[in-house]
Amino acid sequence: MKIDKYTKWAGASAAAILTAALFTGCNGGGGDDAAAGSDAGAAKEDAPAASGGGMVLTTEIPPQKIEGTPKAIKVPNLEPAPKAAPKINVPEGTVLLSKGKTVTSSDDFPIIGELELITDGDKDAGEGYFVELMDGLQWVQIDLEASSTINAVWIWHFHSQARAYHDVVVQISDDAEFKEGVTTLFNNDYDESTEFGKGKDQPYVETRFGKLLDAKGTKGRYVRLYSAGNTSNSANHYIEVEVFGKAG
Ligand SMILES: [Ca+2]
Repeated sequence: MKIDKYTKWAGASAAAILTAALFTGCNGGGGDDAAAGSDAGAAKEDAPAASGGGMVLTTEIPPQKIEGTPKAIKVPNLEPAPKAAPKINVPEGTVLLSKGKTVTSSDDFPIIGELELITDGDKDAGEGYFVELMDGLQWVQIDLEASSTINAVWIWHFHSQARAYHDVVVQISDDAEFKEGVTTLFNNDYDESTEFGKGKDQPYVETRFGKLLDAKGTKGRYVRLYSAGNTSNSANHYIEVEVFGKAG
């Protein structure tokens, strides 16, 4: 078993190096535009400088509350679960833009909970804190009410059980319909089951620490998040989504 574990780690490192090489390639050649919008965005700006800034982004991390029977997480290339809150640097003056903002969805009538739960500031696990959307590829969308400079998106789908959500795609746009001027921040659709093309991001385990995405100062009024069920069941869940940046 030890050898198995080592092999996995070695594989992960190789993947990281490969990703780095791909980004370098994009910066130099700029040829692979059709592959993914997120790459184009990353290549356009110098990654460390863009995400860097004088301020370490922090937020309230909810307490751990694991319930029920654990279920196997069967997805390839799973990112190991974090043991602490993720960290990125953001420019000074970055604030939480999404608190209390209106959320819409492809599923107007959630099975459990209300869409308002996604921006109400509560991130606890368990009943009363999450919204459950129907099966299949569904989205939720936060309206920041003005085109903003977005530096980070922090996401909690569900953390009372270790699981991974399928086809997590996160996009920013000034177009409420997401037909024009769309920047893709994250896409872990590894088997091309969505319309967005094959994603290069890894599936990840849900934990109380959430998933923190560096938005690198992307401009937009709307943040849209897709998912298509998870490794435990076919439904879609959100506890909270936080969008950080500067208004206007
Ligand atoms: Ca909430």
